[in-house]
Amino acid sequence: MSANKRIVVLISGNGSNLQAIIDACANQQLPGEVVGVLSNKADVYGLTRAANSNIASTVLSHKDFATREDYDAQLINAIDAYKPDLVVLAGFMRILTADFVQHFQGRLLNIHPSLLPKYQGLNTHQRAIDAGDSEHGVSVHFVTEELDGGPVILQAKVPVFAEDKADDLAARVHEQEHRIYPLVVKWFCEDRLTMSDECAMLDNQKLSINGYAND
Ligand code: NHR
Ligand code: GAR
Repeated sequence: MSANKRIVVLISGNGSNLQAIIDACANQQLPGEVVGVLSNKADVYGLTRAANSNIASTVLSHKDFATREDYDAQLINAIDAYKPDLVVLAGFMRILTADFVQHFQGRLLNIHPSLLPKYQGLNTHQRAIDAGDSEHGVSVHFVTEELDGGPVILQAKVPVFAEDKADDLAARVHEQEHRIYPLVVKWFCEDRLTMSDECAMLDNQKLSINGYAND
């Protein structure tokens, strides 16, 4: 057995996905360890979660930098200090530059609250309601330069009900996020998941456009 993978998680808020991954590591459901948490905001609950689990954290505010390039260069340094095998975006709300994405290419994951390629960007729950969609969901994907455009690894679907408000739908999607993100992180830590030519590969098989189980 190879050693545990070193995982760094980037957050901007509550960190419930961070918690799901911390718990999966602590319960030995996956061969990894969260060795560091990075937030672009101070005073977010995700940082308290890290402290409660004795995980080191770094706050790097984008407001202290003149340009995105300057910010991302410092972010790369702060992340590399933790020597990660895997970098996980979990509610991280800053768009990342091409240089950043290239630096972590193939070991950078995001969870996005829509059934990609639908609803890239922000306010996904309200947009699904406004469109009258009967189903909505969440996608885990490798991050590439194209915002929310990298290859999908796994999705989960939820129903949309007539009386739903964005918060109801968000809560339903969150439950699924906490199931699928640790599972995808597990695949990565087991060396089963890779990115090759902008395709996600599981056990050396190309995943389809919607990820596993959606052929
Ligand atoms: N960066 C790249 N290059 N590619 C992706 O796929 C990325 C990324 C950075 C973040 C997460 C993403 C999401 O899942 C993500 C994927 C923030 C914004 C945004 O517009 C959009 C998408 C995502 C995250 N951010 C504003 C900005 O100017 C700030 C918004 C705020 O601070 O509230 O960076 O949805
Ligand atoms: C999650 O729903 C995630 O999908 C979404 O933010 C939430 C973070 O929750 N991500 C984005 O919207 C990225 N733009 P959490 O902080 O409790 O994990």
